[in-house]
Amino acid sequence: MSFQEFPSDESGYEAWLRYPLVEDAGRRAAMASLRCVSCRVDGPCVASALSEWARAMDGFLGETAALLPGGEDEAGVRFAVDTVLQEEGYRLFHDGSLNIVGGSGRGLLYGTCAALRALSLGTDPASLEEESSPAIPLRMLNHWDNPVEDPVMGSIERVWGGKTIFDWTDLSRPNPRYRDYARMLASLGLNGLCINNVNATPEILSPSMLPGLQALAGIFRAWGVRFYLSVDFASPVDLGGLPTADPLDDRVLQWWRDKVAEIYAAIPDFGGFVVKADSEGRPGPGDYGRSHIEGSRCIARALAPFGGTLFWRAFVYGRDISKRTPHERAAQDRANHASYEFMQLDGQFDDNVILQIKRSATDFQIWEPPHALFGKMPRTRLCLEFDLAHEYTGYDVHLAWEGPYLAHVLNFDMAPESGGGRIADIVAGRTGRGLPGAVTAVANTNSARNWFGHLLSGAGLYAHGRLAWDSALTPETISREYAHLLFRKKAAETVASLLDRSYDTCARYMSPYGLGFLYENVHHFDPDPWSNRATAGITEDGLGRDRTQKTGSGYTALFPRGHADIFADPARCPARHLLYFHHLPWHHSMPDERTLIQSIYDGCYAGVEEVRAFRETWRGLHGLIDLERWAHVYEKLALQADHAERWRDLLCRFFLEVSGVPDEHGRFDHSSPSPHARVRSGFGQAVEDYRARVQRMRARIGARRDDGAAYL
Ligand code: GCW
Repeated sequence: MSFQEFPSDESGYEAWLRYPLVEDAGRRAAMASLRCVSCRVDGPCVASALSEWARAMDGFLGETAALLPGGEDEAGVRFAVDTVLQEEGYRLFHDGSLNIVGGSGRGLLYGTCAALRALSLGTDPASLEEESSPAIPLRMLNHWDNPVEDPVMGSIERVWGGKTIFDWTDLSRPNPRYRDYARMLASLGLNGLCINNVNATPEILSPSMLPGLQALAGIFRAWGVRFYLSVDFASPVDLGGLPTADPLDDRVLQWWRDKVAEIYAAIPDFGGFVVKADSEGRPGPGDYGRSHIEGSRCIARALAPFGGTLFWRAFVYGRDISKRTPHERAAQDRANHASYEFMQLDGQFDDNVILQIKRSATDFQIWEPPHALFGKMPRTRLCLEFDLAHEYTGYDVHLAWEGPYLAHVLNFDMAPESGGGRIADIVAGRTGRGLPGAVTAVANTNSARNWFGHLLSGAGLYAHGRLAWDSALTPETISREYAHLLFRKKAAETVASLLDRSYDTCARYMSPYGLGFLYENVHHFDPDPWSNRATAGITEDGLGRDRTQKTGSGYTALFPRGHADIFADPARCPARHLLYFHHLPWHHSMPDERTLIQSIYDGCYAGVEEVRAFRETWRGLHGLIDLERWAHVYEKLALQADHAERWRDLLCRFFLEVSGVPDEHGRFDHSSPSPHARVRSGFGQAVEDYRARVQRMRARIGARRDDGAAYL
């Protein structure tokens, strides 16, 4: 390879919006006419569309030149709005000129981004022909960023990958990253952004925050993204100085009304609030003996006159649900909690309340089955919450592309008999009472130059946005699209196939057969199976959680029949969920006749080998990818291989200790170094700090809690 052919360095900052030089002279000539535009509409999103078009043309054509305004006839590209289309929808077609038509300014922006994506992928402009609109109306991201850095959690909850991208000391300080982030979101059709942690600090609503929020909201507005805030239920007490946050108290109702009016005066298109209440030590209506309906109503009714939406999170557990469940054992399983807490409330929430449900019931464990609650609330607006932050998949060190899992959840059918209840359709409002909901994800964006820490972690955000727009896309299509947008053709297929396999590979050594919670308790990064033995269901005789109705907690029975029967039968239960639904003896015979424990040992070893193979595959891409991005990912894969080894050694040694069953291949034995010491030394202090933090929080709120212990 000659020096000139070696791609020049890139930091990853451009993500999938690179608009690389079109090298083929013929194609470049064909594209030159696309500089000549006609546009008879205006508005902030239209201006953004035009500026993105100009930026892309500069990149494709390798020169900086202004767009040439042209009349309808001579223009190479015509931008237009046609309200016949769905508001956010668009249509692309070529009739001698390229036409980009949106149902509104926002639709036009999305159409522009779609056209630019296609051109980046090498599509001939003359063959562009597409009509598209999103099924799910609200497509969001939730940042778990802390306006005030927490000593243990850092500036983003669980410190999973870096620091917040927002300058919380002065949100209005100009920063080109904000606009570029907004561009990225628009390019995926995402239209909502909640910028702070659901473990919200009351100060987010203090008047001094408002100018900064207003400035930021303005930047995102131009790219079609509405702003939301996470708020603390006890804000009327902690910020407002009231003696109570009781949702039925008139002073509290008035406080929320005033606060909401103050926000809308500054941000007229403000989206609304996200509330995590009565969960993990957070205050909520339960503190005042009130229900989720009463709690949500108090805030929702303040938002309603302005068209605001309240996202009420369903991630609630640890409270006494024994009176509501059919039998005692159900109460002891966190997987059941949210369902028993909320399904009885179906149909009672106000119309501007959306119940935000995590994609899975216990937490974001790797291959947890989709949350059964999605099938239980046909008369409630629902939001599906994903996690892109890699809290449980090795932060920004491990490559674990969630595309296949996101698609699995969206396509999971809650009405398997009729085939009419895909979760994507439920949240889109195509089922039940037809109430439109949302899809969101905990963001993986941080202050790293490449936005994500791990460059390829951007594929997670990319998949979220693309699937939120069109849940029928296959993960393989998305990974290929992403890889082709980031890298040259010769490298793209290899990158895509690494992405495709990476989630399952990570699962092999972090969550074998769906066994969850093998992490240390504070940061969820390192393994510490000892601490969570009970949660993972590890006993001397075997491992996994029995969630069947006959002998276990009964979570299987919350699924519709077709799924329930399959999940409840270890012979038919998908391998990736086996230990999520079943407690099985160490010697349980697997379909290939190995014992369960041997197959776990082998899986952990195979997982590490797969990561090493990823690293070697990446080594083979040297020269096909610019050195900066190549070396960055290579280093990440090398770190991952090391850390995967640590997971393997620790888990295997732990399982050997508990089961007493040696590895058939003698790869480790009782004399292998005990992992206990390795785990405990580094995190003891962090646990103490974390406890202290929860104590501080409780003291501040000064309210009754019955679920604090479960948080630790
Ligand atoms: O997964 C758990 C996390 C908490 C998080 C909580 C939630 C924001 O470990 O850090 O808090 O979920 O989703 O509310």
